[in-house]
Amino acid sequence: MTVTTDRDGAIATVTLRRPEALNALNGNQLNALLAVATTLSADVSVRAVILTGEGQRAFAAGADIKEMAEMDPVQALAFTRLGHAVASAISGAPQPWIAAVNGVALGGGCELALACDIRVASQNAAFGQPEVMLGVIPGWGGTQRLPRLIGAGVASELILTGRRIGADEALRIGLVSAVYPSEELLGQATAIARTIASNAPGAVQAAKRAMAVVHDTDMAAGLAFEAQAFALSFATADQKEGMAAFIAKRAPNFTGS
Ligand code: DAK
Repeated sequence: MTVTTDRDGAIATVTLRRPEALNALNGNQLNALLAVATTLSADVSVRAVILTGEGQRAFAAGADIKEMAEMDPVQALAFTRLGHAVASAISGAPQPWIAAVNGVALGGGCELALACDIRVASQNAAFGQPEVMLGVIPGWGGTQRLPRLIGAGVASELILTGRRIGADEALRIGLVSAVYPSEELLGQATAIARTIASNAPGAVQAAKRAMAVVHDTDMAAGLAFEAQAFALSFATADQKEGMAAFIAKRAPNFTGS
């Protein structure tokens, strides 16, 4: 199995398992990841997903260069569409995905992390979009998601030079939200996932959807979307429960209804 899923209550951990190639992503692995993401999206008992790579060296060292090397443009288009489908399955999933970047996240590996809602990294993590050094460009959303996340100037410098950065710089430019010692990374990612899972599921999902609209619309339409989603949350039992629990000074018991 090149992609595995472990469940711990409401949290699913998805692991890329091709350590002999530093978890480089080939067609088989992308199809497996797409199937996993689709299955998890349909499972209402999953409230947060962690994505990581097997071993200490790599989250994912990119698209599989050996598989790409001989592609013609038609095959390249299919490959890029498959990568887009995987990234969209993650970014469009109802539940938040957390990338626990445990080593290199280069090229397609970085783009996979960019598709997640939250990124945390180990101290030995490294990020980069080195595609121009291989004669191609980022093909799984990097030219679109990286500028949106960290700003056009810094994204341009990274994508046009192919420069690799370490975890501390990734933290400074907002590419990741926290850096931990390697041995603490999964525990810390799980703690974030548990916190998310303890919140009202419908509210978490609506907040994720509302934030995604930022990329597709202007301010006025985005605020209109937010207003509708906010109003709709008052139709849920979890809204009544959350506010009643606050007033009663007790912990809420969210049911997802
Ligand atoms: N693809 C295939 N195999 C890879 C790989 C990759 N991206 N990265 C590493 N490996 C393999 C190595 O070939 C080696 O395998 P063997 O030779 O032992 O069989 C094994 O993993 C261990 O790697 P190294 O021996 O190189 O390990 P080191 O510690 O010396 O170096 C490294 C680690 C991460 C610095 C180095 O492996 C490296 O530079 N890897 C390549 C990183 C990279 O350039 N990644 C970006 C790939 S390009 C598109 C679609 C998609 C994309 C673009 C366009 N369209 C269709 C338009 C995306 C492109 C990319 O992601």
